Amino acid sequence: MIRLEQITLREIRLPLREPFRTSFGSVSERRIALLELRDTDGVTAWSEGVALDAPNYSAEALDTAWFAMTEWVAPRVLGREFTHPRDVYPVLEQDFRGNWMAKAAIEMGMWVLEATRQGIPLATLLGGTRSEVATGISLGIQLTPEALVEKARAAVAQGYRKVKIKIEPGRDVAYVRAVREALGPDAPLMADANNAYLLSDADRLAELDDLGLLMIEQPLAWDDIVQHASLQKRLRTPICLDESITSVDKARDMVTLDAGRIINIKPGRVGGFASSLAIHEYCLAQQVPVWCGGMLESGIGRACNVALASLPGFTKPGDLSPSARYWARDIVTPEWTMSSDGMVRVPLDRPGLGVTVDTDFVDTLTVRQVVLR
Ligand code: OSB
Ligand code: MG
Repeated sequence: MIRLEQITLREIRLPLREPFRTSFGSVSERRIALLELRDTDGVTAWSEGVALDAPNYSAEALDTAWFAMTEWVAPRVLGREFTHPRDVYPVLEQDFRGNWMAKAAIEMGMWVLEATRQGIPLATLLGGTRSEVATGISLGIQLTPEALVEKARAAVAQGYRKVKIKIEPGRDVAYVRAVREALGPDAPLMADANNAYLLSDADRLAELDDLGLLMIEQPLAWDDIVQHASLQKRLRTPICLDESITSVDKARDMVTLDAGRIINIKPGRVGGFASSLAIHEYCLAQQVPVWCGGMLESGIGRACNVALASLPGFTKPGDLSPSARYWARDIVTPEWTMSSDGMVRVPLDRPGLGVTVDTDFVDTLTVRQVVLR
């Protein structure tokens, strides 16, 4: 039985080592919502919201998620008895639409809390079966193909098992081709467009077919399924949906319409772990590969992603780079590291998140805080 007594919600600002540019804009400092949940037995757990500064990836942003958490999500969960964290999401879905990132931040915290209460790793509670997870890198848009090639070469040399190239109209085919030529025909490459194209760009996107990509991620609108189905008919490269998949129902729609053949699961985007598990289970049954995406999380959100990626259906490398790829200093110890063959270890020797939050450092980064009871 879990009963939440208090949630401390804070905003931290964590500067990225270098700006991360996508088709929707550039991030140089990550504003992150962190939560510390405390139950009526005094057990505590940290979690992280993934909403960005502005509603340019999805409709949510840090400030709208903050409002949703304080006004609607937290009041539904605080003081209520749950026998298992899987029972939290249905309560949040009851007559409360969207706001998946706000829901996820609290829902995922409840799973971390339960794992901590049971003294087991989060990965074990979720049903993980792997002790290490394969890692890819997501490379932001660069100003020239040469600059991108240099980053891609360095990533392969570090051991990354997949290189994802952010693209946008004007910085697509030539950039991807340059990397393909530099890294050779067998290098695992993919592209992520973050909604930057229209169906009328299908001929342009079809030029990528000759470059042997593992997949192309979310080329069309952030909430679209139907047009992706038209596009998939014109591409040999599998489409992977990211933004459009917010629930297992959307995953079903994708499969039904053949709008994509791979799913990037981000627990923060789909409302949390229960929804992620439902998508994972459905995709396993349908033989649709999934992998764990990232939202430039701190070490707390990364712990959640690594735990989820240890489940059996996560058969492709995730966007799970080590701490040092993003931050001069992460907010957890030990920091997340990657082996020279591109694997991140699942911390199965420690309960809960498997890392310790550096609370003194978090305090120095905190710009606002509210205690919900
Ligand atoms: O589309 O996958 C995306 C970062 C912010 C928002 C959206 C995306 C991304 C990434 C980075 O690709 C993945 C990472 O955290 O390394
Ligand atoms: Mg993406």
